[in-house]
Amino acid sequence: MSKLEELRTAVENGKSRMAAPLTQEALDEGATPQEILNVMTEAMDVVGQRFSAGEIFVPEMLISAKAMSRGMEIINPLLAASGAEKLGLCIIGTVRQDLHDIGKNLVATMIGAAGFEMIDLGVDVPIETFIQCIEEHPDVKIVALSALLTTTMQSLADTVEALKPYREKYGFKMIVGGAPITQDFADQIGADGYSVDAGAAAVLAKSLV
Ligand code: B1M
Repeated sequence: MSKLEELRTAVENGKSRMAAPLTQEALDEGATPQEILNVMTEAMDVVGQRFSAGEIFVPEMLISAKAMSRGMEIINPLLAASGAEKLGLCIIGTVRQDLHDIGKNLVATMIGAAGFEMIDLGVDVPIETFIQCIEEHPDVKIVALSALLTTTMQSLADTVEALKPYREKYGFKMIVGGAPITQDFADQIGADGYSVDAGAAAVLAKSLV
């Protein structure tokens, strides 16, 4: 079995201690950072399907997430390696009541790699925290909001709504994304842009400044 396939199995089965060495070994075998990212993302999809089917529960999902995060620590600097110009500040966070951070971290990496300075507010971010950060950094160019649950789509909508007066005042753009989010939803809530994945989010952020 190739190291890439061993890594897939390790992430699916939540073997977090094996994930970092296997990621390095997969790179040594010639796998690209993008291939490694794809394999780990596919593994998380399998984990999600097993969860939906009632075959595994939250703790198993969590250890798989930890395994993928270990692998991401190795490939993040490689994904981010670029001599990009400086495009300004981007504030990013996963909205209130949502604890998913792997996709958001990836989006932060790719937007950072495109040339933005990043402030990552983490997960379960209250609206007030976004506002405080914006007030402290009035030169912010992009506010990037992530939501992974159908139940936090409303939280995303509320956050965008609450930030609109600040967008008016400071002139930044709001971009949104996450598995349940669509272009239609983004338009409906008044975001400035939507993208389907981290690479597209970086292209979008660049196009908006
Ligand atoms: Co959760 N979870 N989870 N979970 N979890 C999902 C999302 C789910 C689809 C699983 C399933 O049922 N099949 C499901 C949501 C169903 C729904 O809402 N329709 C679900 C559920 C139900 C839950 C709980 C409610 C379970 C429970 O407690 N009963 C609970 C909620 C907790 C909360 O947030 N309040 C919960 C908890 C968790 C853990 C904490 C255990 C863990 C997260 C740990 C962590 O993130 N550190 C977890 C995990 C790991 C998952 C799955 C398995 C994997 C998510 C992931 O990291 N994917 C997930 C199933 C799945 O997605 N296949 C699932 C890999 C990542 C690279 O992809 O995050 O989609 P993703 O990011 C993508 C895009 O979405 C996009 O770019 C990224 C890729 O390039 N993107 C953006 C993301 N943000 C963007 C922002 C942008 C643009 C693009 O612009 C700003």
